[in-house]
Amino acid sequence: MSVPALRLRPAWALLKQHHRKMRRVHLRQLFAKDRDRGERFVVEDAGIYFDYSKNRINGETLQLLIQLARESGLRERIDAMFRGDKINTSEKRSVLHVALRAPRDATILHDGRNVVPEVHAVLDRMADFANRLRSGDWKGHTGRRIRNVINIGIGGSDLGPVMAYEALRHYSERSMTFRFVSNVDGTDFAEAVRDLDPGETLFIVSSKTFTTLETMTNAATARDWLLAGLEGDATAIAKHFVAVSTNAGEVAKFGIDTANMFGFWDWVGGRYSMDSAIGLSTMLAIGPDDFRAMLEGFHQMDEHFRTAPFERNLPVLMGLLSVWYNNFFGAQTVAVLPYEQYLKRFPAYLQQLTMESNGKQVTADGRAVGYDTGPIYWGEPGTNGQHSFYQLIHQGTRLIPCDFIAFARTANPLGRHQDMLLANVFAQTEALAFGKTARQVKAEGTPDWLVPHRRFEGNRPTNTILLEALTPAALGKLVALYEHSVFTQGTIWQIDSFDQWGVELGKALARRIIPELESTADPELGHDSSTNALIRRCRKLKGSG
Ligand code: G6Q
Repeated sequence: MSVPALRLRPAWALLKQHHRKMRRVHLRQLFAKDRDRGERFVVEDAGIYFDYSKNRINGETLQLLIQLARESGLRERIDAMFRGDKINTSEKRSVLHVALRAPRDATILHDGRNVVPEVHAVLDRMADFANRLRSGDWKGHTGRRIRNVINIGIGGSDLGPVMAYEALRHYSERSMTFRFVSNVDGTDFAEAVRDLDPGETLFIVSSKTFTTLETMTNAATARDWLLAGLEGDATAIAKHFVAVSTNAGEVAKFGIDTANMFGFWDWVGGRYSMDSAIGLSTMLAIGPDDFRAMLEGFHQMDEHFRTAPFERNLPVLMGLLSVWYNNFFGAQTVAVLPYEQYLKRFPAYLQQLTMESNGKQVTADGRAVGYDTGPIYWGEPGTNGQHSFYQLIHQGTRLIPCDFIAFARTANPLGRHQDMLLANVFAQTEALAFGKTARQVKAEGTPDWLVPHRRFEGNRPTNTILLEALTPAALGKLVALYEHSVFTQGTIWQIDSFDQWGVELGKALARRIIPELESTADPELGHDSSTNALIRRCRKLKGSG
């Protein structure tokens, strides 16, 4: 189906007009006019209670946004993704992360072949390995049990695994240590291994391509560290290194037995891969059963996204609200505020998912977009953020839509902590929406000169995403919710949310500069004058120039 350019769609013009009206309406008015608003602008499905009533919308806004989704061909595009069409057009690839969590008896075709059996074959091999390692059956080279697992990977091969490990720490095997090395900065590796015994350490080299500079540098350093600790016996590699990759040739070249390799496929994007074999560290930490429970959570959200009408579709609504603020109110960022300490790495994970996916300036067919695309996602867990940057959200000059994520129950019920935590979620969204008028501030006896400082304008939009508890399944649902919200936004903007050409230029330039920093003789530098001077100065500071 051919879809008209975004700004030519009838719903776009209608939304523009509608925004002129809505931008002057305060959430106080919307709630006063509609007493049931807090129960009507809510969707509950797949174990998620999604309250979007504290947004600057009314029924008409919603209708128009859904019309925009229809005119953008969202339904067709969802079907195309699940059908395995090559919707990642610039890389000519299918986008089938949904197959990673499909049940055993499902059928999802890629180039005419059902990929689900392959997915489950890898999951079964991972489970077998996890059981052997966790039970102590798999031993290190010197016959000792493996107690430490280090995942070496970067970007999509790191952020998901770290986030999931932190999120599900409560479910993890506490007698084992899990660490994650990503940065090419040697400090990352040095600090990760400084107190570890090589004889008890397993490295997972996670890299889709197995050519990524940072990961291969860290993997080589890990091999040196291991061999130095095990008297240089190269046969030790087989017991202390496993690989997760799509590139068997490079894995073998590195010296890892491909029997110890867990594969995935080019239809899994790096930032969509935490539920593939890239999640091996997660499975080792929480065990195969909980890993499968997480996949089931993902799958529930996939099914919801695929089948729920747009009016009741959580990722669709979330994505459309983001478009509403981004393209009509000119909001530049979205804050994600999990009130759950275990989700401390969730905002960092989402930064890649959202910004690498939707940070694009041309449409899928290569035309300049002419409107804003992906907003900046950022955040920190509550309540910590309240004591730092919330000031700007409450009283600054910018509009920052926020997602508040909360869980009714905690894994660590200590005294009154959980109720205090939750009280803060509800207090913040209430304060952001309704503020405090000058009249209210004055009535409290505040002197006139102080009133402007103490008044809160309110009208700051928020979503509240409430779940029962942070279980493996809940994590799967939450991640899939954001994945599909990103998809919804990318569809409206007509961009390719699944490529990442923007990371290439810096990589290529770094490869050129490395030898210029390393060479003993003064290199001939052909960069701009700033880069040349920085390289020279750096060589001097480290004593090589
Ligand atoms: C994610 C990106 C990127 C990628 C890393 C690591 O979508 O493609 O973050 O995951 O560059 O790549 P490898 O897994 O190939 O090492």
